[in-house]
Amino acid sequence: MDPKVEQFMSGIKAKNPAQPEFHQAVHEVAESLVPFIEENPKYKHAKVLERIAEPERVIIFRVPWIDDMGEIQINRGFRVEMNSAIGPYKGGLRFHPTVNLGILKFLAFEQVLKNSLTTLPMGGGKGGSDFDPKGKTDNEVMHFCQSFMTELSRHIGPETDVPAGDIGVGGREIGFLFGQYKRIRNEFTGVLTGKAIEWGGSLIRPEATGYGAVYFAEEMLQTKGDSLKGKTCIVSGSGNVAQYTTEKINEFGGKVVTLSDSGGFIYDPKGIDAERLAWAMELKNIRRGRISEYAEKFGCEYHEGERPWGIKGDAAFPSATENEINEEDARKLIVNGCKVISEGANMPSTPGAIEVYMESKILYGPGKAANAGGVAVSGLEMTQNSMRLPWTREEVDARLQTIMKSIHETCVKFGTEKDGYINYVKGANIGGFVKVADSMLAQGAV
Ligand code: NDP
Ligand code: 2IT
Repeated sequence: MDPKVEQFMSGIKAKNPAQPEFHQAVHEVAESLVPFIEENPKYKHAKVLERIAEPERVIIFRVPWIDDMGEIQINRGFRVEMNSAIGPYKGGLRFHPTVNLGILKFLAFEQVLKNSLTTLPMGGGKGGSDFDPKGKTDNEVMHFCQSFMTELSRHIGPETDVPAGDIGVGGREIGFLFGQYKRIRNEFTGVLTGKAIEWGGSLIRPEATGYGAVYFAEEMLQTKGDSLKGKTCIVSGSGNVAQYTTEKINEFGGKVVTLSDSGGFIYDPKGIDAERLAWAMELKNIRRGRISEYAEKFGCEYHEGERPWGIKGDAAFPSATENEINEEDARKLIVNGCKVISEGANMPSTPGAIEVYMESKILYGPGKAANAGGVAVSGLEMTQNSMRLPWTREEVDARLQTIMKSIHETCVKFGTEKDGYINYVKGANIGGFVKVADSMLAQGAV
C-alpha cells in the first residue's frame, strides 16, 4: 500500500473505531485521491481529504413507538450530514436491522462524491434506523415513521437536508414520513424526494436508479462498440433497484436470468420477461413475500442461502447491498465470461473483488457513478418542487440519460490510464471530488 494512503487510513481508523464499512469506503477513495492531491497541493494544504472524511454533523436519536400488541418498541434513528459544500445535504434513509453509524457514514461519504458527479447542486447525507420493516403491519410502519419524523423534522428542510428512500424505505414510508413532517411544521414543501406523483413527486423517480445503472452499462459497452442487446444478465436483489434494472435490460434486448433476496436467489434461464417481472413486483411491493415464491410459481431453480454470481452471464448488476460480491465471486464472474459490471447497489463489491475486475480489465462501473441516476432524479424532483411545475416522463427520462452520459464522460476524463483502460473507480472518485474540493477551498476553513 502507498505509505501516504496507509498513514491517512491509520488516522481514520484511530478516529473512527469499529466502523469497517466506513474505513473501506474511505480507503477506496483515498487510493485514487492521495496521488491526485500530491499533484495538486492546494488541496493538500487545505486538508480537504481530512475534512471530507469528517461529517459536518451527526444526529442520533431515540425512536419509541407502540406496536399492534400495545407494547413499546425502541429503535435508534440517525442522520449523518456529511458535506454541504455544493448544496443542501441529500441522500436516502435506510431502515434495516444492520443499520449502525459506521454503515451510514460509509453511505453518506459515497453520497457526497456521487451527488457531485450528477452535475446538480446537492451536498451529501444519509440516515435511517435499525428498525426492521419485515413482518410489520402497515399500521406499525406508520407509527414508527411518525415517531422517527417527529425528531428528524427539527433537523431537515428543503434548503437544509432532503432525505429520500434506500433499503426498506420506499413509497409507503416516504408517504408516512411526509405526512408527519407536514403536520409538525405546517409546511407543504419538497423536504423529501421519492414522493408520489399526486403530491409533489417526480415521474421516473422510482425507476431512476435501475434505469440509470443500465444506461451506464450501455455507455461503458459503447466504448467497446458493444451493447446489452442479446446479453444474459445476472441481477441480485429484488427490490426497487433490481426491479427497474430488469425492466430496462429487457427494453434494451438483454435477458435477466436471476433475482435474489436475503433468503437466496432464483435462476430462470428462460428470462424474467415483462409478465414475470410484473408478477415479481406484485410479490415484493404489495404482498411483501419472498423471492423463493417466484421459483414455485414459474417452476425454476431456487438456491437457498446463496448469491447468484456463479451463474453464467455476460453482464452483472449487483442491486441488493454492500459487500455482496467477494473476491471468489468476482473470479467466478470473470471465468464465466462477464464483460461488464454496473453497480446499482452501494459498495456491493469487496476490495478483493475490485482487484479482480481491475486485473481482468473488464468494464467496471462503481456504485457512486453507476447508481447516481436515483439521486439525480431526486435532484430533478427538487427542481420541479421549487418551480411548482412537473415535467413529463419524457422530459425527466431525457435529463436522466443526459446526466448518466455526463457522469460517464467525467469518468473517462479523470480515469483513462496510459494504456487506454478506463479506470472508472479513479475517474468517479477524482471527478466527484474536484467540484466539492474547489467549493470548500472557496468557502474557507469550514
Ligand atoms: P429495497 O429495500 O427496495 O430492496 C433491497 C433488496 O436487497 C431486497 O431484495 C433485499 O432482500 C435485498 N437485501 C437487502 N439487504 C440484504 C442483505 N443484507 N443480504 C441479502 N440481500 C439483501 O432497496 P433498494 O432496491 O432501494 O436498494 C438496493 C441497493 O441499492 C442498496 O445498496 C441501496 O443503497 C442502493 N441504492 C438505492 C437507491 C434508490 O434510489 N433506492 C439509489 C442508489 C443506490 P430482503 O427483502 O430479503 O431484505
Ligand atoms: O444511495 C442513494 O443514492 C439513494 N439511496 C438515493 C438518494 C436520494 O436522495 O435520492
